[in-house]
Amino acid sequence: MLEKILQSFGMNAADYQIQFFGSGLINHTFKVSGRGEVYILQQINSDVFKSPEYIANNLTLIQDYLNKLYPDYLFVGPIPSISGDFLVESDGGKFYRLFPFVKGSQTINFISNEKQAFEAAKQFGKFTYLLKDFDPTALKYTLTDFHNLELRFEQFEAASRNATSERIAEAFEEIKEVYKHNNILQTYRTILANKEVPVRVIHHDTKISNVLFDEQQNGLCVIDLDTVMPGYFFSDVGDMMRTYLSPANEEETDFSKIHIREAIFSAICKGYLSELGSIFTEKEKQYFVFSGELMIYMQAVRFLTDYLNNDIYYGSKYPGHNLNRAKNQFKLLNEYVRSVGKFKKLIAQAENELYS
Ligand code: GN1
Ligand code: MG
Repeated sequence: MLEKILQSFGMNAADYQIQFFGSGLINHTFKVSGRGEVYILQQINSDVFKSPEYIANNLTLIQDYLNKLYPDYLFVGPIPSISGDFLVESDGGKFYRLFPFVKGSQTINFISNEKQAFEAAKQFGKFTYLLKDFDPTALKYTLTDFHNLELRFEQFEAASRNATSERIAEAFEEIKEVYKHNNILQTYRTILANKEVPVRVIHHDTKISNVLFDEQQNGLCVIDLDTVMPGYFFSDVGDMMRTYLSPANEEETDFSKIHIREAIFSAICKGYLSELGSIFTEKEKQYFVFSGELMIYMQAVRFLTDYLNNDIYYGSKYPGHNLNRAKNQFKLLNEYVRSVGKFKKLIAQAENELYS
């Protein structure tokens, strides 16, 4: 079937090798190599992205804007098919896109030093900074209410009402954790109700494998732009906190391995603020540390909801997988909350270093 897709791009499948690539939970990604060329082919999960054409629309608008204003910025946009489409539909109603593989670029799956965290945060900050005068409302919501904690909480409550008694019993402690931390929901409501932070162009999936690096480990650009849409800084900053700070990731089941690397926290602050600091509002600065609490909590709630819903969204590789992911994220959240006082000092230090 992938053969037909490659044909739509004018490629003869017999000339290429196709391998699974990447570790995303939602879309399927393949590396296509042959004839001295390398491409990334991605199947969009249209159960999740209900209007995949919105992704193509958004990327075209952003690409045109960046090419005009910042021609030196490396924007990795999709390659058009022979009929000029950025999205190709297969018989089964599946949608595919093809990207060039940037020569000499690398992706990493784990942050092992401060430089990597700094460079990644800088690239996410730069992306939003370069688009600061682009009207975010021109973009479509590729996933409506994606990072809407209010809705995630409602989905969790609905799932708890409908879950089997076995799953409710298994998840008893984690359900308590959701309520224990619901001050996070209150703060989130305050921020949004008072329009305290501006709407910007936000990436919404800042995991480290979505950054391209060069051979010297300098950041080149951000990739995986499906969830680029109007949003708030806390989505990107918070998801970096969630995915960069701990040496063990969300799949770890030995929860004692989850802890906070303070030096990585400082590197995220410096990298992000080195790009966006000059246009950040006072409120954005005020809620910078809170972003981590918000996004870790949201992910914990989403994993737990999926467990209660019998794993219909994230899938599960073993019984209790999503419950373990939720436990993992609550452990991370509790570690994070314990470090908030320290984080406030570190961010003040980072600002001093940047602006002195
Ligand atoms: C999903 O598919 P992937 O791994 O890029 C999810 C993110 C979660 C992440 C958790 C569209 O991202 O929101 O943070 O899993 N994306 C969607 O691993 O739901
Ligand atoms: Mg993604």
